[in-house]
Amino acid sequence: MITLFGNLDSGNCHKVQMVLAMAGLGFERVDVSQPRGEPRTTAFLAINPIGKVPALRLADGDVLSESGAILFHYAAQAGLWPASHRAQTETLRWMFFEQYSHEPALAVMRYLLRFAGDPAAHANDVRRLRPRALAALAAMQSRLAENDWIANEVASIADIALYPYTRMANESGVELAGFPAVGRWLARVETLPRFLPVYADAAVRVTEFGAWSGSRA
Ligand SMILES: N[C@@H](CCC(=O)N[C@@H](CS)C(=O)NCC(=O)O)C(=O)O
Repeated sequence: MITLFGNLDSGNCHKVQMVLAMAGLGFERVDVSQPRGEPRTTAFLAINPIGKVPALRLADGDVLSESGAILFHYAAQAGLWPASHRAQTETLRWMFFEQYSHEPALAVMRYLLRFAGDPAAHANDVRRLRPRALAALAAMQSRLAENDWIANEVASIADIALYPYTRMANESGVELAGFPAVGRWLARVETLPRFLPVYADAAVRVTEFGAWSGSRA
């Protein structure tokens, strides 16, 4: 069976849960906690030397990581990979946008406000990131005012990649009221077959990372 190493607070892990659910694949989850520093432990680095969740271990022991690469791995099976070369290029365009312009602003602001402890200590960093987050949402607003889906005429893994940190923008201190087409797009993503809400768990079984690595020591 597939094993997802990740947690429910991470939007990057949500993307992987969503594509696995949409591909109709069952998986178990090993809960790797960031507050406990588990992604940087020797035991986790042996799974993913990049030291970040999500990581996915396949039944044959092969390991995938980086949410965008994992989305690509299951895209066709989930019906989320377009046929034409041009549409594939457009899908990658918005996935690279997500990783360079969107996630580094919205996800980092959310982390600093919700998980880093003492949000006041990070107020300057949050203020510095805010224009980048608003610019990313403005780019999405402009695109989605003309198109139902972010990359193509039909849904693709680019929509799945952009969904969680946009849906959780309020936790990053950003309101979506000024981006109405983005709000309509979020509602559209939520109508996709086998859609999985943020914070939901599609895993058939969950094990704490400490217990999982202890049982292998
Ligand atoms: N580009 C990576 C980013 C992954 C990432 O930033 N993961 C965070 C959780 S959302 C993490 O594992 N952080 C652990 C740490 O920084 O110690 C992806 O898309 O998978």
